[in-house]
Amino acid sequence: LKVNTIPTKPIEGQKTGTSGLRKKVKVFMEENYLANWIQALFNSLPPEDYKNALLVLGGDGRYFNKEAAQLIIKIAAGNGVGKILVGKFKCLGNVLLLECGTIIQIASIIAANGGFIMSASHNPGGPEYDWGIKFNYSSGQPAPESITDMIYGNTLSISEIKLADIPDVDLSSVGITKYGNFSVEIVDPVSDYLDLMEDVFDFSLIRSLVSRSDFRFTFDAMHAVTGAYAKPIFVDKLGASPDSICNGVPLEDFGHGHPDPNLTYAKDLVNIMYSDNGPDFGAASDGDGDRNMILGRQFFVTPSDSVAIIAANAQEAIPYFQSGPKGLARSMPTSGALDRVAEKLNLPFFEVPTGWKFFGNLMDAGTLSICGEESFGTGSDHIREKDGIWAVLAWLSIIAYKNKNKNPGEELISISEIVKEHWATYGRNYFSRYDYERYNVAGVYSLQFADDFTYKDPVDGSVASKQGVRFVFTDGSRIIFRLSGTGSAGATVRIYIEQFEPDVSKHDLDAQVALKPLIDLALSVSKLKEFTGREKPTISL
Ligand code: VG1
Ligand code: CO
Repeated sequence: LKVNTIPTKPIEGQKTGTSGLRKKVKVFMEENYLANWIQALFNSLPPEDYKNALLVLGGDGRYFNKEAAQLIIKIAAGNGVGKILVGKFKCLGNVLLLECGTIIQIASIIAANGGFIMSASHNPGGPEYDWGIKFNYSSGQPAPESITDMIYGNTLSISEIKLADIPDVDLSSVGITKYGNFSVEIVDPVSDYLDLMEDVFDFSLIRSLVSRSDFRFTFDAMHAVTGAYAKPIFVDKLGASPDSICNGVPLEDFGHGHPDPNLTYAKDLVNIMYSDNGPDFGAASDGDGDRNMILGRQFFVTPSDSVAIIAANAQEAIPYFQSGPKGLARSMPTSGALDRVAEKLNLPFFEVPTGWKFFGNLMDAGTLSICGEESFGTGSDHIREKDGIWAVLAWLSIIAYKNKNKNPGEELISISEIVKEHWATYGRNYFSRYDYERYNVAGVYSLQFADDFTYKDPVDGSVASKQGVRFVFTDGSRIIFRLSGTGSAGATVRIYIEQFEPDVSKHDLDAQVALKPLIDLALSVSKLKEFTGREKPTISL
């Protein structure tokens, strides 16, 4: 294998955020921008982690993935990687699309040494928008800060790139190509993922619900990667009707959409679910398929409630958890609904900083099974990333389990009933988040404590500080301020607001109404309106 050494210079600003490096596509297209970062990554890894090793490469099909994939393969080969496993690209008209999202899911199955995900997740795609890359480590978990800090350090001192002299690889058909000691294998990620899901869930139980004529299911793939998974799983395996999948064709620019499954951006789905006589169940997921939104008929399940309800019902409804979850965890700003489940089920419980990378160690240590974030991320230790399709299957399992004795024609227990029953048992944690974006281009509460959240990993002792400013009140209410770490330009301040309500007669308020006094307080103490020049948040969830 011939390797060319290309001279290069350090580039400023290649610091990894909450989840990978994200910038405008145009920035990534600047000379050596991506190549520098990939080479800096190899310069940061111990040789035994990549020399002759197996790495995985996947992505969400967004614009620039094809070019990036070829470059990553050549630099990997140039640095002595043994083999790269790539999720198949599929031909659609003239464009090649990558079919797999979190192909890293495969990494955990086949014991790879690590993998790349080419995605800016929920950020919009296309020539004018965002691109991104994440590196996940051997058990599939997002690289820890010790590694990402080292990569950043190396981007500031890099002087050469090692590029293998091999032709572009055909990524559209399954098979192995060898180049000396290096090989590239193209795989179908959907079939491996489906096998894993069939091990985790009882598909015949789910099918008994989804194929009923009195249960109507809708899934919105938002023209992102789960479009490739939706038909094989929901239609072919579980018996949903083919027209239950909307926006199911993955597109390089997500059909000009913003592939973020929330009430603001998943408008098509929200309109369907809030129409008269809408479906019983609706779900959507993001660009790379790791986020999820769950809706009932005219009912929104907050992600903080969703993870709590999955945790509370997992043992009964999901075979993978038949001996009970080992432990539960949430990110710091996520509401305390999950804490109450952990307490009642007497399970180990962890509060970690925002971002999925902190859950992996706890999972590897065998103390964590189910976890989630308020930002529409839910998952378990079946892999080391959040998993949108998994969350949809988890909810379908719970609904199916609760309705398994219902005869045709008998009214089904709905999502809103399941959620309200959960509140009645555990109490309700009202929750809301306000984002104040700044672009370079365009009651009486008594304070219990205030701090800047610091997390000490109980497994390896590493410390993550400055993870968000918390105001915690004596009744458990919280106001949290955090800077987003996933933007590609400018800055975003997030405010998270939570208030606990044990009284069942007060569970039916709109969250914005219930939280108004706390929101007003948050705005006045922070002077955010003055600092950002914004009268209202850019997004409120
Ligand atoms: C946001 C969310 C965080 C999530 C991260 C990555 O980060 O708040 O909970 O883990 O996105 O999700 P931040 O730093 O902007 O608040 V994804 O689907 O973009 O990988
Ligand atoms: Co994502």
